[in-house]
Amino acid sequence: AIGERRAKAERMFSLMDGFLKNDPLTLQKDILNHVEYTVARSRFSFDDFEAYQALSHSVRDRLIERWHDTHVYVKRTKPKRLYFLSLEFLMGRSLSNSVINLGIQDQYAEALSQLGFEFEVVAEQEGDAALGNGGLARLSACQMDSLATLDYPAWGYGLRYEYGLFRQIIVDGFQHEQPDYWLNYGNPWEIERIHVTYEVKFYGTVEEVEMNGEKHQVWVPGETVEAVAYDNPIPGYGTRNTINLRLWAAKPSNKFDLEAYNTGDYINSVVNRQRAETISNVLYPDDRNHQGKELRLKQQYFFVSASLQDIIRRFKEAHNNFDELPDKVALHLNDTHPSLSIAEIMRILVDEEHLVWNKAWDIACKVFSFTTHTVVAEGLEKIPVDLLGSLLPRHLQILYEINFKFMEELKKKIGLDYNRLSRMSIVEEGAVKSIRMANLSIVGSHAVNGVSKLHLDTLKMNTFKDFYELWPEKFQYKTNGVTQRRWIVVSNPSLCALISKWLGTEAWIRNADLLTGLRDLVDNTDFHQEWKMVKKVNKMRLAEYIETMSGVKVSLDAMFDVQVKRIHEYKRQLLNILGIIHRYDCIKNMDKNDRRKVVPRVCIIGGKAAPGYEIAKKIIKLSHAVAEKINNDTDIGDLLKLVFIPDYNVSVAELVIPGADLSQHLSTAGHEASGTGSMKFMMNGCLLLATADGSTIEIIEEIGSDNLFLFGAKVQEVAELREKGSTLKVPLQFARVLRMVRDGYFGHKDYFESLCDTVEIGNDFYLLGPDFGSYLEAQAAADKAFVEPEKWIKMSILSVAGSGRFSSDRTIQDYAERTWKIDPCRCPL
Ligand code: 7GP
Repeated sequence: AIGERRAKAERMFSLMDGFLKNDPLTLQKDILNHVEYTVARSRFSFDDFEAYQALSHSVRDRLIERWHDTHVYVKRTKPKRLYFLSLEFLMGRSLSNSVINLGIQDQYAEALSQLGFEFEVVAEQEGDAALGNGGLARLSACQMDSLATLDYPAWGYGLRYEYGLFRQIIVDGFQHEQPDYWLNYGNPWEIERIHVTYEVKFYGTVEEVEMNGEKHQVWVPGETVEAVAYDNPIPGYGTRNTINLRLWAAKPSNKFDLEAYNTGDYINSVVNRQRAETISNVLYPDDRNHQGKELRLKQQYFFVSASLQDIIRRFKEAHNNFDELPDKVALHLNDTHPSLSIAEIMRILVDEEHLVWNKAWDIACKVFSFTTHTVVAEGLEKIPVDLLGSLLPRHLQILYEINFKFMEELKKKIGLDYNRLSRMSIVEEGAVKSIRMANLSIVGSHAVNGVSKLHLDTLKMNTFKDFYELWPEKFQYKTNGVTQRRWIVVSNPSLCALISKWLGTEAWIRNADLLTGLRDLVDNTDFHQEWKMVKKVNKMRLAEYIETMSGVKVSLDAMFDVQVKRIHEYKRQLLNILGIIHRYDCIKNMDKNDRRKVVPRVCIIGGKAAPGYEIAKKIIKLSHAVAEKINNDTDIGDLLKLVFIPDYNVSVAELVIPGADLSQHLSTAGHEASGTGSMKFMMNGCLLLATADGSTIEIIEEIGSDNLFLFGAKVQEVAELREKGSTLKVPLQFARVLRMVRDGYFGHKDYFESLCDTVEIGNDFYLLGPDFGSYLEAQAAADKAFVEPEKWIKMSILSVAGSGRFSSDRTIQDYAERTWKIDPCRCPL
């Protein structure tokens, strides 16, 4: 029988001609085959979009090969695996990133060009996968790239939303939201796994049953939904390893509701079943506020339950003792969104696997680690007990039990300090009794991470002070990073080529520390010349885009000054706009002579506001109102322009960031946990104008305060300033520009009133007034540096040279070694 099987295997093997080949001719044939057999168009006539479809399927085939090999290899090797649980992944486009990581970009470009297509044009056809809101979600995407590149045996788990983050369209300067039904044109980057499904239960009751003389709690659910896996291969760079991002979609369960069918209400019962799909329908578009929505809780549990069933199944395939779980599995909670995992793993271990509670809890605490992405306690998730108890009755019991045991242990350590006990309790007793997800995550994890050094300090001193004092060893920080593959290699090919040429190697693409080698070139004038050209090319690209999007023609000699990120009061886009008004006002009042000295600026603002965030929406409108005034003022001409770039997303960022000269990061000190945008800009040779907040402090350590424009109150000063309240002093210029808005200089007087109120003395929580003077000084310093091109270029080179520390490779390696305790598992070639 063995001989027969082997013969059959050999026959099968000879049918396949080894791995797919990657020479341009093979790729050409391959693309044409996909045009004809996958896209079902004629190979003699297809357009750019069809070329994109065929091309991406050809790339997908190659991804699948490596993804399979990686999977088989890891399965055989049985290393400890990391499971990265995140409700959001902001992947953007996949085509360019994939061919670059696979190392076959040139071959594809040649193949396409022989077919009469241009790679860049075809790549533009792809839409963004926007299954996330902002920083947290893009960080997950960067980290997946690093996990694959560094050969870690890791899986990502998330939700396959049918509607990604809304598209922002601007009508009359107001933001409108349009649904992003991104799957309309198909998604070649995913593999539907119709056989990888799990049942996820909701509602119902808990019954106590006796089994072998022991009491067990059994959850009798009231509703069952099916989770179907969609796998997204994530290729590493310079390695065969291709890891998996598994996203779950909700489908009606195949369990029939016999009752309904028997009573003959066929149509209605089908319609009801279909409602299951709503669970994974839409991403919540708010990055801070999800309190108390049932659908949101359902999403969280749906994702947690399916992922854990999958993970436990895989573990049990290879191991038969749960004591081994912490040696084989690391579960990472990306913020509190997946923190129901802690209750769910207890339910599985205790109710289903019949482990005793203490043993199960010991295992759980060794398996979980947690990263928080916010600063303020008010931003932390809470779930009303009533809601949780009705949707997940057994989990509520488990949470109470976890909390009871935690409180008992705590009393032994700190005594009956009721204030502190109640602050640390997982259950908040208040008007609305709630579960504090952050407290749960801290109690159930062996490591709690901040995302920058300053962030950890804030957590230790304020947000999680009580917990820090209890478990100082749990608290750590891993400063965020971004992947240089996407943020230089994909998005800035000219800079990529320049760096490789002058460093004489491409090794920095896998080891960003090598970028420090650029420091040796800081005085090299030939290098300067080429550096300048690269920026110019990127500015041209951006200028073209601006003209198409907004009709505004901008001068390439102007300083491109950019602020792109989610719109939030703490990020202070309003400070930027008020600064622009001040600049406009100054220019208006200058004579001809002085005007000659003005450094021309193109101010670029972009970002989405959460649909229900009124003040943020007013900031968007104000930026349009001011732009309209300035851009149509012929007296100003090219000295100042303001453009709002609509629908800021990953692929817009890929265009904007390389073209920027200056980028602004204006958060009130102590409010930005880390900030990752600044890292992408510095990697692209753009200078930063920033407050001493989040990871900027560490950026300064790396490049020195001479190489960026720092301003504003420091964290320690912020508290003092706030205490002054209405006795605060603010500069006259601030009062003046605010008055201009109030008086209707930009129209919409009434509409902007409440916005102006938020920064009036006594009300100015984010301290725009007190920081305004120092902000203007930093802006003046930037102007001054810009007119000394040599100086500017040096600062720019030193920024890139110092950006290696902010590669997500460094972050991931740190997590792997210190928190997850996982080793690389490199699939042989
Ligand atoms: C963001 C933080 O605001 C940002 O400072 C940080 O760089 C980023 O996470 C990555 O760590 N937070 C979010 O995007 C977010 O949704 C709510 O926070 C939990």
